[in-house]
Amino acid sequence: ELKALLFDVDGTLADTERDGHRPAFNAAFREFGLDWEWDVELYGQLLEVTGGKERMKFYVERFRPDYRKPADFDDLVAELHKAKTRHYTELLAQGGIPLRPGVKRLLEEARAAGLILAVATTTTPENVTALLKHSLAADGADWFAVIAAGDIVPAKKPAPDIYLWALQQLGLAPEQCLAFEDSENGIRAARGAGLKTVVTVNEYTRDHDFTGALAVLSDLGEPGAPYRRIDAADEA
Ligand code: XBP
Ligand code: MG
Repeated sequence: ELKALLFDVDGTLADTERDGHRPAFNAAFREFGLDWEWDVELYGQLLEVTGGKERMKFYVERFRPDYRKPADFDDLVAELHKAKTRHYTELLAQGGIPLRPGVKRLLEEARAAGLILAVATTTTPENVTALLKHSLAADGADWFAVIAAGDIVPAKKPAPDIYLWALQQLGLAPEQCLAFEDSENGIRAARGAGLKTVVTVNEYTRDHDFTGALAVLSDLGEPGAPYRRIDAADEA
């Protein structure tokens, strides 16, 4: 019997990457006097690595062989990430990023039906609570029984750890839950934890490999703007 819905955040609840996280990283780089600038296309490549700190390190390794790392590089990355979180949560506080189509309706209907809601994401906890507060409802964070986020587990998606941690906190088996994801890293994490997974794609993820998905959809749909079933369309 279905007991709980588990949601990824970035790309699934809201399209946060291109116009949210990306400009927040760039603002942090400028603040620290770095000539790093992530455009929309490059950012798509950087999304291969989940987690903001991990993504900055990946950028330096892969794209900036010219950059001379200071001895305290890890500390610099941590400071940059704090600044990035500040810029990002400021943007969210201005109501800067709406939820994706159908998300609020599904959350409301699931609650009304007595389903438990949870979050499993690699993003920083403050980012999740800010999005839920400003884009869902003032008490939006309270709608969720468990918010599994960020560095709470060391191995980020595509590792299943964050989903396993959330399931443990919920005291539920994977068969009792359904996960919602938007990316290949995300579905690998959810499937790795044994979860059935519905995928809603976005601009950055529509060409990803969603092997094992229960369904791949354009979005969750709204009255008058139904979702499209992308996996079925591919096979037809
Ligand atoms: C989301 C991410 C996150 C955000 C940035 O992946 O990769 O890293 O881009 O978050 P998923 P932080 O949707 O698969 O969880 O900067 O707070 O780490
Ligand atoms: Mg995601």
